[in-house]
Amino acid sequence: LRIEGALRSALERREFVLHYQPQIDVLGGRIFGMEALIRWQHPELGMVAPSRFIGLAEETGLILPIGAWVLRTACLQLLEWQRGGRAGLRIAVNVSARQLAAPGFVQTVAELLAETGLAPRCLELELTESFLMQDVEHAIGMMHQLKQLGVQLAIDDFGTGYSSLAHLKRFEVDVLKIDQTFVRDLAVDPDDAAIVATIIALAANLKLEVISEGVETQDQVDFLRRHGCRQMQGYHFGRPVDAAAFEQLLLADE
Ligand code: G
Ligand code: G
Ligand code: MN
Ligand code: NA
Repeated sequence: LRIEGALRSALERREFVLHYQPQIDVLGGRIFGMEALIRWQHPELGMVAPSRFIGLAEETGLILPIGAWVLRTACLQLLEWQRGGRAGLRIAVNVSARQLAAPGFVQTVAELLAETGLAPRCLELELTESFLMQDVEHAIGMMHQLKQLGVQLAIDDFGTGYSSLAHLKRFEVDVLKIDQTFVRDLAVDPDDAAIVATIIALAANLKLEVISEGVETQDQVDFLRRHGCRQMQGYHFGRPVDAAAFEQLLLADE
């Protein structure tokens, strides 16, 4: 309960911040979007990573107001950058299972789009395989409603859960995000290399976009390109940074 109070007052005191990590299209070499990642700027503890509080936020239900804040902040920030001359930029936002399961989620997104005027296709919601698989019929219904709004849907950490290929066919997703654990050991683990190549081919065959996460080396870039993945995210291109620093990345990317 102490942590619940702490999270609640963090919201009230505006201690949460979003960092942004660039997503690159390696064919053109340009930033096409970014993933929004929450941090807690704690007055005493400093920058607290989401792994230390998202689980608790989910358990306490505080992920609902926190998630709503994340979505709103991400959309408003993206609009600012779009108006600064990068109209095509897209933002990816992580959405937890608990948020998606809450009754008003689709309505919240619809209202946010209406209120901000953000082009729906510029908002990408990252769903987890565990959410998709915990109640497949519900997930399919949710995805359908979200697709009606025009937003993009991605499966985050793809390959780590157990979404079956039969279900994938029924999911209205646009993007597969290859989990960074497979990308990390590409060069040394033939099994990981095979898994990554297979996911890229699967995405191509299903006409889905595919993006690799956790790209840290030029060897990984080369492998991914050779296998047909052009969208990448990872420390090789840029760490998650605050809005001001991300703006500098955009300027350098002109
Ligand atoms: O940024 P970092 O690498 O520390 O992120 C760790 C984890 O926290 C990732 O799994 C990421 O998906 C999750 N995460 C980051 N920001 C958000 C957010 O705004 N909402 C939710 N639900 N999860 C997030
Ligand atoms: O689960 P999700 O994919 O949303 O989380 C992304 C997480 O991966 C964030 O915590 C982010 O900081 C981290 N991340 C992003 N790029 C890299 C990378 O190149 N290497 C490593 N080790 N982590 C990364
Ligand atoms: Mn993510
Ligand atoms: Na991920």
